[in-house]
Amino acid sequence: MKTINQDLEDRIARHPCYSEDAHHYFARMHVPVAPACNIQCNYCSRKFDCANESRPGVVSEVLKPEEAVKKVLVVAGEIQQTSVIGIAGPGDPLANPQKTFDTFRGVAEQAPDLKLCLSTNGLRLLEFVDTIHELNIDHVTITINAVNPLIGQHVYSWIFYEGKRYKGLEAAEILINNQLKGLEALTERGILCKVNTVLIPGVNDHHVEEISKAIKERGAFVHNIMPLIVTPDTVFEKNGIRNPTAKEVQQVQEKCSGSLKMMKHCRQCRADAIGLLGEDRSAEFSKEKIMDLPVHYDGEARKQFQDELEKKVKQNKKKKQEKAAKIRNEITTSSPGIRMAVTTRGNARVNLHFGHAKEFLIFDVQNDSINFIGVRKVQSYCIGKVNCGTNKGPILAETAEILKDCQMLLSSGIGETPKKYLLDRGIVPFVKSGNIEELLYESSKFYRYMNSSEPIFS
Ligand code: CLF
Ligand code: SF4
Repeated sequence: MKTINQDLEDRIARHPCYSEDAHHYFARMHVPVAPACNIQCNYCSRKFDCANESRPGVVSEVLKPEEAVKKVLVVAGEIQQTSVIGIAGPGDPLANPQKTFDTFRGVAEQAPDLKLCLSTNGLRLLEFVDTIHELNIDHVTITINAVNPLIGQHVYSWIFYEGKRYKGLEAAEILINNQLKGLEALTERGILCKVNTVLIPGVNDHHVEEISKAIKERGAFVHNIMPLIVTPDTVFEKNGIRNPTAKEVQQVQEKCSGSLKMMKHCRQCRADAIGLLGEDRSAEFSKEKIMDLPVHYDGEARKQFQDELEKKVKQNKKKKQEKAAKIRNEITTSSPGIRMAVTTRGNARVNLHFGHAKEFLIFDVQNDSINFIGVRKVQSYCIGKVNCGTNKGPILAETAEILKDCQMLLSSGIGETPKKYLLDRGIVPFVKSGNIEELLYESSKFYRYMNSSEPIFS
């Protein structure tokens, strides 16, 4: 008989957001069927996708439910790693319940192997808990930025609820009450809930621990603390609110990690995102293209492919644990930790050239442990052949600033100019392709060999 832990492991084994291990191999697909929203967050410009799960500045092409189902069948046939279908906007899915649930119903009928995932601001969650349960939507994200209305009133301008607009403290009270009760009702039904919190300096940064405790008490599975990305034409932009630094995000995550499992690999992806979390293949499947593309969805072939993939994830995890145990036995003295930046295009491999990286995975390696710190977004150094001659110095300077606390860069390739630039700033490039974990150990040994034994990160 399976233990509760095994059962949970199986439920998240193919979900790239709920399982850090799975995110290297399994892909999610968002279908943008929900344009309207029923609240106004002070960090959101409604010209763009819902900022609760998206990087600001992105506009998704809205689909009708039948178009979305066709798109799911096409993509699931083409990208067999696709294991989850999410609805996360471009507005709030539960402000568009008919469109959202018609889409989920269509997917469940025609592609039953796909997991269904919903992301909402939670205002109308209580109304739809039973529908969510009946449709077997096993993963729900609620964005909760405050559990105290006195703080919440500074995050939201208004809400529109049961035919009436509310503002200020009253709006925050209704929203928070519905979010927390909705979370409780979902977890009582055994649905796995993730809570997103946007970290807003000077507004809720001192309050996130309290949020973490409150959602843990109500059964949340994981907490995703995301940095605010200030967008033009928003209240926060006008009020001079700034983005938190990577260090501030990390510090808040560390404070909360005693309370609840932390998600650190979120990519704040768009409402029409397709592919592995670090990649975006949405342009290959635009509405215009999708209607002409044939459907190659084959449930049996997909099952075989994904069973193999899951086996691979589990084997890698086991190997990782065995390796850590072996190193633990061999170690007699504690060695200093090293912070590393890694470039990857997925499959848990270092397989991406520095110049093409739009993000770096950050790890701390110390003795037997590899600790994943998070993801840092950058502008890629290679800006295409046409622009290749332009001055890329500012891009390099910005990347070096973002990686300034790292001692090493692990990449499958790097040009001479960036290599020298990073070396001059104390970041040692280690160029090799292969499994991330293995190369982290290998390169850290190399680094220790080359350097003194002074602790190098704090
Ligand atoms: Fe999409 Fe969200 Fe489901 Fe994932 S995303 S609805 S839980 S399938 Fe994932 Fe994207 Fe972060 Fe969201 S990386 S923004 S957490
Ligand atoms: Fe924008 Fe999403 Fe907030 Fe609605 S819930 S205002 S779409 S960030």
